[in-house]
Amino acid sequence: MSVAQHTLSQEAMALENKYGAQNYHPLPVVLSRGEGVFVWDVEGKKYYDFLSAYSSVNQGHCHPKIVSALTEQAKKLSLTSRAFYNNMLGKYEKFTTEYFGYDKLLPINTGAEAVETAIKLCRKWAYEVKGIDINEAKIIVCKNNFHGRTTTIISFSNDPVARKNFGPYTEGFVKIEYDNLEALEAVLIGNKNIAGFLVEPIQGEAGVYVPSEGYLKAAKALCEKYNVLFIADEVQTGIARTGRLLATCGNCSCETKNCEGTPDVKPDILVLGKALSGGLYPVSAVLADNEVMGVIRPGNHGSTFGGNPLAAAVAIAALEVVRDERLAENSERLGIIFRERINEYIKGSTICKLVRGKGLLNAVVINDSEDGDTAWRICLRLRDNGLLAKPTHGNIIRFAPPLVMTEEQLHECIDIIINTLKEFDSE
Ligand code: IF1
Repeated sequence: MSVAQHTLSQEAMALENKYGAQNYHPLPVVLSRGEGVFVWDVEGKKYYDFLSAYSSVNQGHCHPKIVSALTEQAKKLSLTSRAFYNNMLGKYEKFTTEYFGYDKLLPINTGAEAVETAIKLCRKWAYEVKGIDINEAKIIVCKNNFHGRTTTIISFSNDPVARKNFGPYTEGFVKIEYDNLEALEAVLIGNKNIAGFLVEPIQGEAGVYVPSEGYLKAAKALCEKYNVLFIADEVQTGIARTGRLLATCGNCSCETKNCEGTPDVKPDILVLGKALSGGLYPVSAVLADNEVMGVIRPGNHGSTFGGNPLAAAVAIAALEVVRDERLAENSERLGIIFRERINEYIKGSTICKLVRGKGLLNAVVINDSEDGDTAWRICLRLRDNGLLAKPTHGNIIRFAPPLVMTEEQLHECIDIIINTLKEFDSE
């Protein structure tokens, strides 16, 4: 690396450090280009991206079809606000509700906003349809959840870094153990004011915790029994990431039927974000059937950018890519290979204890305490070896590449990962 080149990334990092709020601790690499499964830094070094912008770039970086939808629409009309109709929103809503099998969609921008939307929708349904006394509605959430960073959402987080000194906190949430049906039923039995159960089908930020087989289906059945809305936050797990169109799809063959048939679990409220735009633009959505979405009336909710024509055009293209390139199928197939090979390696490893995940949402647990720095140092070494990933909770490394990866590329990546981990085995 020449001195002049070295300066490019140093300069970029220094600018962020000096002028930006320090709300992140990025891996020291400065990216300036992306294409498919690859990103390049300002010095021109090429990397496999194993974060995919936190599972937003499922379709690969700068997918030409989505870029084209974005640029074409940008030349025509970008934003009207919802004060007027636009010619793209209805088209997008029809396409997306048919795609996921719901009556209606509420368009918004970020994942956290979509979760907030789901909470408001659930509460209003609770008062107006279920008949819960005013201001008494409660939503059940899970321990170690991650649903975003707004004031209300961090109110029901149990991550001290995310919530400390941001109080007073929003009321109306009951926290239970994840993947524990008894805990869920215990709250449902004892409380007539429960409006909904908000859950990640796989807990992402917590470290890619896959619940027991049948958990989601049984949880949904309990919700039905007690007339409580099952709210699936598929912001991270959705859009083919876990080997199905949705993680709640279970074993339905959505690749051919797009979940028109019999999804394993059909959430009453489905929350989507991230890859809904393929990472080109913040697009999120809440989907529900008429009985639930019908409680929302003009003035109840909205956002300046929500439902803008640029977002609509981008999201249609992004979902078409997922379907046409059979990304759920690819994700499932490559995920199996990934875990098989890593498991094989783990048998003889001292540094790596466990791999878990579904589809191409996986994590390995590093043999170190949560406040240790081994996982961070492994990620630095992975970077040097041409692959970008980031630790979560100190000793867990998440591996979530774009879903357009080929099998050959995946094998090359697994070689990089195993060889890098081996360097630490012998440390
Ligand atoms: C950050 C993790 C991923 C999410 C689920 C809602 C949102 C997210 C299930 C909010 C966002 C992000 C945001 C990012 C870190 C991140 C993350 F590390 F926390 F687990 F994806 F890997 N529901 N997840 O995972 O969506 O408002 O961000 O669009 O630093 O906050 P958003």
